[in-house]
Amino acid sequence: MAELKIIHTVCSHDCPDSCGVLVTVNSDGRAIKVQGDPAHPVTQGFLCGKVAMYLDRVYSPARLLHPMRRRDTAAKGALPRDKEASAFEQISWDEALETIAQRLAHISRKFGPEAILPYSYAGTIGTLGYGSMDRRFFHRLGASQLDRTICSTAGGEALLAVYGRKLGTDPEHFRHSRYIIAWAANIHGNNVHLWPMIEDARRQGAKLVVIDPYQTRTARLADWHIAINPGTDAALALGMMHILIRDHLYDEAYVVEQTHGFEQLREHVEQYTPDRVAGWTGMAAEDVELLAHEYATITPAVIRMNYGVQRSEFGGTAARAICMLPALIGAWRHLGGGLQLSTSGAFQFDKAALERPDLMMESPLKRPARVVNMSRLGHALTELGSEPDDGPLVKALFVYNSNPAAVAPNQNAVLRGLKSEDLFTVVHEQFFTDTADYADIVLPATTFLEHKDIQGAYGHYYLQLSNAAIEPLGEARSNVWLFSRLAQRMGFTEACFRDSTEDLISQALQLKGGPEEERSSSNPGMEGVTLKRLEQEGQVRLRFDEEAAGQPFLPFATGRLDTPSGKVEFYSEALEAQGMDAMPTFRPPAESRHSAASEKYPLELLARKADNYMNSTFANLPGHRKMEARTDSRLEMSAVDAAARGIADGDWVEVANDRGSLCLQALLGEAMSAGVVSARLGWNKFSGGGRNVNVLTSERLTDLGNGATFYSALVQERKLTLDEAKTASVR
Ligand SMILES: Nc1nc2c(c(=O)[nH]1)N[C@H]1C(S)=C(S)[C@@H](COP(=O)(O)OP(=O)(O)OC[C@H]3O[C@@H](n4cnc5c(=O)[nH]c(N)nc54)[C@H](O)[C@@H]3O)O[C@H]1N2
Ligand SMILES: Nc1nc2c(c(=O)[nH]1)N[C@H]1C(S)=C(S)[C@@H](COP(=O)(O)OP(=O)(O)OC[C@H]3O[C@@H](n4cnc5c(=O)[nH]c(N)nc54)[C@H](O)[C@@H]3O)O[C@H]1N2
Ligand code: SF4
Ligand SMILES: [Mo]
Repeated sequence: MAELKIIHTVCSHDCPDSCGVLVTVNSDGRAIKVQGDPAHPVTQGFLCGKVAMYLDRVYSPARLLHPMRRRDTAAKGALPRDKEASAFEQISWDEALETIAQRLAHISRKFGPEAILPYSYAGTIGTLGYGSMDRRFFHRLGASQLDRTICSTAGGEALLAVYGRKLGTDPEHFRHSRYIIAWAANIHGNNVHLWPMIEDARRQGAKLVVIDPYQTRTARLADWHIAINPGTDAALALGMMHILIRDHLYDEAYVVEQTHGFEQLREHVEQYTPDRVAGWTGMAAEDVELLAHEYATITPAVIRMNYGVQRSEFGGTAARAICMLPALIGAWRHLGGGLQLSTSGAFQFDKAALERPDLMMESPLKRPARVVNMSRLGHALTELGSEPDDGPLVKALFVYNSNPAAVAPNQNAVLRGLKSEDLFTVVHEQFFTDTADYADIVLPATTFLEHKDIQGAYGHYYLQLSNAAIEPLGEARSNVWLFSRLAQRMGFTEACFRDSTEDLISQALQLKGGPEEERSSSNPGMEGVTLKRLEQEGQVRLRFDEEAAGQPFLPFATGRLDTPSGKVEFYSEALEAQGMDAMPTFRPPAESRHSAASEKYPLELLARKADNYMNSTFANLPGHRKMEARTDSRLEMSAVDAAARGIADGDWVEVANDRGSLCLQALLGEAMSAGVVSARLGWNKFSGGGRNVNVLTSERLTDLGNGATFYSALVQERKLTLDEAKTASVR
């Protein structure tokens, strides 16, 4: 019997659950099994369907294993699957680093360092892999700074405006809830480890309400599914507040002690009568009344709001209004009450030490570099630099932890920009993604099984150490390795560029005092945590004063908050001073059924995520594609909308707006209400016409946080003729 080792790692995909993953490694150093860590109180020993098959990904024959350079003869652009070698040739790491260093130095001298744009998001949410050596490198270079807005900034800003900190109800406390609202939260698809807690609660009689225009699996399993019109959640939340105040269902003691601006709110919400709210949301007025009454009277009540709500044009306002509900009814005071959007604010790693923004002063700029919004990449690559105040055109794009050719909005503009032969593009990746197709240099990256990191979470309160379970495959290297080597190659002499992974972990945790093995963290909430403890336990619960005193941790129940008033802010002078609404006010998105644009484009499109992929990750793997087969490359629509256009299930349709068009096969079913259609995210290469749903989404930004508005897009559709369908079906 060969000797097997079991290594603790952490799933680093962009998911609230941040599971502890045990990897079994055989005596040849090969991983032979992954399983959820049974000792992790949220993972509870199981993994989602995507990561349960993770070894298919790690050992996929499609893994990128060597640095590659575009052949001189090959033009940039989408490549047929598995034909990448026709356009790329293998080179050594040495040659790759040298080429990149020379090109970046040249561009910096000729156009200024801001002509270089890093592009990264959450391919890994490991603390080091997400942002450490890479940030140091780009700060020292003087490259444009990237505003990472593509996912969560609108909701994040909303939470901060109301509560001052990104904290929420502990997922483990959902068991104690009696009324659970999943508000734009696809729990089965995106946050599956919350489900067992909800099941526990339901066994004790809890009611589950889902508010989502799409009938998710969670919605099908709920007691009540409210298929709200997209982008109208603020109206519903304001209408609920209207009823709660009108009927005196609010928690007077909590409101007086813990909140700011109640009198103004009382007056403000008078206009949101159930009838008006019904008109916007598509709900019956009685249902608005029922929801508000149940929410206030079935205690404890908790809201799992998720980021779906803030991907519409006024999503910041919507998230802000929803955030206020638990304060109005005093839900925070109850075990199993409150709201969860994110728990990330509890993990206070030493970000400044990891990212070193001070290094921008050492760059040729000697000042902070310009900021480019990642949600407007199309604009950045095709228009930025044409106005006098813009700064330079983007001449180099350095992509890692992201697949912008597939995930960024307004895809036609993005691809037009990427296609330019004047743009020098580097892509550090695990696979030959849609973005890699446009690269000049492609570099192989490690998976979380192959590198060490430390990780927090945005859906629970456990700090975890992720060990390297296996050696890197081929010549794959971690983000930390890449940017450390590249910095040295560029002649950056600062000692911080030679820090090892262990050094970075020590800095992230601010380990201090005593001999090596006794050094412990001085971060708030991590006091006393040593590396040894992390190594032994795998996951360590953050420290909360309440729990140390034998009480449950209930965020925002009592005490001073980190808002300007020190209280929950119904009224925000700070937002008002920035020219924004002091209190949330409902406005329909410019692209919605309530807007004039709906005359030309009458259907609201939800460009959703796939349940069996992770944004675009996994979308190239046969096993995952099989699980997603029913909905992949399909346009989901209601029977009503299909009949009006003579469309039957399985027909090829063209779905279009002013930004682009896409051919997909119709999928008729219960999932959609009339007027709303949906298609899911995947790789362009696997989609008809080499494009995905993001050809239809816009670069319009959210009201708070300058985020992306993937769920505010209008489209029209038509059935394709037989000939057109024949062309479209060839992939
Ligand atoms: N399987 C899987 N898991 C994932 C991901 C994935 O791609 N696949 N992605 C990960 C990432 S990056 C993130 S940020 C999280 C996000 O997880 P969630 O925050 O749950 O985000 P979404 O799936 O964008 O949206 C959730 C739900 O909101 C609904 N929705 C859309 N518009 C509206 C609206 O106007 N009002 C309401 N009430 N609902 C609306 C959508 O139909 C969707 O079912 O999930 C992570 N987990
Ligand atoms: N239409 C539509 N578009 C969307 C969304 C939507 O709901 N609808 N969701 C948006 C949201 S919420 C998000 S967060 C973004 C996500 O967009 P991205 O952050 O681009 O996410 P992924 O598509 O998962 O691509 C991540 C890539 O990073 C790579 N990677 C993983 N680990 C590492 C590593 O350690 N090093 C390096 N160098 N690479 C690594 C993976 O192989 C993968 O190709 O997409 C957004 N786009
Ligand atoms: S993707 Fe989410 S649910 Fe799946 S293993 Fe990773 S952290 Fe857990
Ligand atoms: Mo995201």
